[in-house]
Amino acid sequence: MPVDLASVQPSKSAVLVIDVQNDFVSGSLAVRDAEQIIDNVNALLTLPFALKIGTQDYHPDNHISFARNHTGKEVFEKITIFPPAELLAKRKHEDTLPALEPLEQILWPVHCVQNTAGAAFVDGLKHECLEVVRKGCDVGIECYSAFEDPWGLTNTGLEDKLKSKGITDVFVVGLAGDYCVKSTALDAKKHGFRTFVIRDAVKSVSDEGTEWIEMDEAGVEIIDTTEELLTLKTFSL
Ligand code: VGL
Ligand code: ZN
Repeated sequence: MPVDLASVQPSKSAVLVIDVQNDFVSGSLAVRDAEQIIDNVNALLTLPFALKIGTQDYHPDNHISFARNHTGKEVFEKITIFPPAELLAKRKHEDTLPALEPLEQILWPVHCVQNTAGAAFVDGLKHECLEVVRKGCDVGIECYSAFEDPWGLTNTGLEDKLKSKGITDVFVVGLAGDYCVKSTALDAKKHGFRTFVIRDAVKSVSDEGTEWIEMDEAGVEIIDTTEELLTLKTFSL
């Protein structure tokens, strides 16, 4: 389906810059060619979006997703994780809710540890205009999406922030395409936002490209180049 950009209104649109942090660009979990998206992301940030969000993966150093924290496990091995009891206990009417399923968790190298250089935005990113949203802060929960964890036990407040500003359309860019960008775009769509992902402002861990099919099938609209937005009349100041 052709993407209808002519009807996009900047005053109702937000850009979500996902995890453009040192560890994902040049650090322990560097995504290949990640530095190539920085100019495109900066160009997007010159456009008059009503809201510009920058997310940070922001883990405690004992985080469940780090292979180092599981004796005998290697990086990229998978384990099964269960919803943390202390968070379940905080759910209202927990006893009447359906049980939450265990999840498969890929084990990663230590990355984006709170208060370290690896977790900071990359130097070249024009991040001064960004409102920061942090995720993955809870020790027992992996959170690829900028909205909430897969069990819905922790929430970053992003949905409320967008809705309270009257945002209807979101443009998702950043790292990694097959993890946090994909999860954020799928959640944005699920929460009722018209959702765009810009291909040349995203890089993925894997080369397989299945994330683009998955997003397309969910109704996320894929824009090939940043240039298509930069040249749009509605976006010119
Ligand atoms: C991410 C792996 C682990 C991401 C975060 O930002 O895509 N990937 N944590
Ligand atoms: Zn992470």
